[in-house]
Amino acid sequence: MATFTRGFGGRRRDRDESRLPPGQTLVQDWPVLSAGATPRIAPSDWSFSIRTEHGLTEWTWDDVVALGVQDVTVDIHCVTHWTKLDMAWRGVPLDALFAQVETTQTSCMVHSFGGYTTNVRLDELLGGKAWIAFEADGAPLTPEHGGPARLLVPHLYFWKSAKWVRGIVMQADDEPGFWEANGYHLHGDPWKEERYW
Ligand SMILES: Nc1nc2c(c(=O)[nH]1)N[C@H]1C(S)=C(S)[C@@H](COP(=O)(O)O)O[C@H]1N2
Ligand SMILES: [Mo]
Repeated sequence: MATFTRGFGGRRRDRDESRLPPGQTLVQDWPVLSAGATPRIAPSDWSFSIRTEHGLTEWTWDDVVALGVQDVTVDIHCVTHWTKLDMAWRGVPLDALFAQVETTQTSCMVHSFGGYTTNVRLDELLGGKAWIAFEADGAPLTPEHGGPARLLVPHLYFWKSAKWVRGIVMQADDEPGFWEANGYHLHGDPWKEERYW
């Protein structure tokens, strides 16, 4: 969290704007951006898996929740230029899942129900930087926003936060996912404006 020394004249709006990455605009609503149809999946039908060079590890909904739920308040930044501040999310950190698998592979291809993919380096998902999220702003995620569970990687552009997430395939090299193959940046840091490549 940044500290502000703007003096008594500083309005709340000024402080919010200093939390805006370059080229972004604040929104109060929460836009829906989906490349295809919205899958409808009950938590009882949902599972998550990580495939490594050693094989597949799979968790049911209850398995994931049992790993330890966290509440996090974060800002999200979409490459289409909107930013939403202070969203309250609930989810399980990826650290808890990766604690149960062994791999020397450093890149992840994240897969969603419906076929969406996005690539993220493993070090971008560990260290308290990413979650399997199932609630936002006090309510279960709606199907439109990725319910029952989506990836949440708030320090990267929001296209990396795969909705209806179903698993990760570990890879030796970073390869483009769906949007990355269509011109979006492989990494996607909003503070460096890594939008396209
Ligand atoms: N499975 C899947 N995940 C996805 C997308 C998608 O089309 N399919 N769109 C991405 C993009 S471009 C953005 S900006 C966010 C939008 O999430 P929201 O609709 O909850 O705002 O989801 C990301 N995750
Ligand atoms: Mo997006």
